[in-house]
Amino acid sequence: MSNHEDRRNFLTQGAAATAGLFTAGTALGQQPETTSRSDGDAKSGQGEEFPRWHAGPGGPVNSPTDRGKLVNGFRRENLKPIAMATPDLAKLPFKMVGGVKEFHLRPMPVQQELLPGQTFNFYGYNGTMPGPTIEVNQGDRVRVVVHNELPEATTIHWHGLECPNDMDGIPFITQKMIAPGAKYVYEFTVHQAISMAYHAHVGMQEAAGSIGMFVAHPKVAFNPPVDYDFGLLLQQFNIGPNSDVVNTMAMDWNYLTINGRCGPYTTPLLVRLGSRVRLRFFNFSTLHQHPLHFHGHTGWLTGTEGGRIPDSAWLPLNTVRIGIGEIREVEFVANNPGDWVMHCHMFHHTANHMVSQVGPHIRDPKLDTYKDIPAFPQLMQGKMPMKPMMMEKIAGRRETQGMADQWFKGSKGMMTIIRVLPDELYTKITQTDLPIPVGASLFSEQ
Ligand SMILES: [Cu+2]
Repeated sequence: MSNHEDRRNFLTQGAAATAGLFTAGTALGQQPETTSRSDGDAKSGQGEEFPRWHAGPGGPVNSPTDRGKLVNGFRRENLKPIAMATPDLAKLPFKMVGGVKEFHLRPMPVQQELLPGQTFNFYGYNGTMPGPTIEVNQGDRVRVVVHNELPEATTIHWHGLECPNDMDGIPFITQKMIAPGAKYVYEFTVHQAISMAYHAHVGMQEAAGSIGMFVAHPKVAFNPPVDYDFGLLLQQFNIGPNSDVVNTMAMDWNYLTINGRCGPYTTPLLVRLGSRVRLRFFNFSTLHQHPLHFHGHTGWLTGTEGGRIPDSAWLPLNTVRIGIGEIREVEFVANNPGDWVMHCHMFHHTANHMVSQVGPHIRDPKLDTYKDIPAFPQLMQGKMPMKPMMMEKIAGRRETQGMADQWFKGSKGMMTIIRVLPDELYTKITQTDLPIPVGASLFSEQ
């Protein structure tokens, strides 16, 4: 079987395998009040249904299937929400203590590998930068015991949480600082259903990495329910040549990260073709907005750091600008198979240390960057080029199998890849160890 036939097969079989999972609707565009808004390929012939297996506009503007707006994925309605996936980051574990969800959070100096072989010193929590994600449900009583392992005093602020004033974590205004070695207990009931963050309310600490995602799910999933929910934390750092410490006084940045990694070390997001996907972007950079652009699809802005937006006010987009301290939630139906990049659109933010994307490395490796290219950023000299063993950490990951040869040359800085995979290929990559041919997830017009 040729590679092309093979891919076509994946598509067809993927469609057939998943088509039975939901009920095909009829004239769905005319019945926005019904709870069953799922639909597959257009059946009515009225052009009002959304094409689940290939790109297409869906119904007329303001119809429920308009650009996939209210089109279900494969998950039924009225269930609990699925957990938020945080690629490359762990969740903070908890234990139930007398009906309270108790977490233990440890602010500490950490080392984080932003790219293979490029490990630097930051502040973080429980061993990582950013810290592990706190995930709770609306209505939960939450206790966070903070054990300060930093060499300096700190606090924790709950960004977006409507908590009692004395739980807000603001030095000198709502509490005394937590001394090095000391313990402090925060406790509150979470009545909101939103994306939040936790961070030190000490600027230099936050700039050094003292930040993590904090999510409160609604008791019942928002409609239409999503099949995938991803949390992506955006940060920027300045780490000078021959330095391994983040410079928190800098006003310019050379490392732009998603969940603590730069592209191409960011782990791709794998989703099944036809599913509904939510992306939550948390921008906790020090000084820059990030216009995050995702390819091949159109999504809807469905939420902010203030919570869910009424669907009458959703905005269609494929670039969402996230200001500092803002959180943006976007949903789309992944109906266009392939490997789609998703990246900040500020050029400086899709470069690693300004040595690759802006330079000649992806054009002609024989050139001596610093001698042959006038105005190449000289200050960047001194950072190590990637060694083959380090490349294995990038291209050897299972999540990257089937991508194009040398795909990693196209991903830098604040960039990752959403892989929209037909069912069979998705299953083969995620649930087996079978070899995947290079380029298996590149698709042309069917
Ligand atoms: Cu950016």
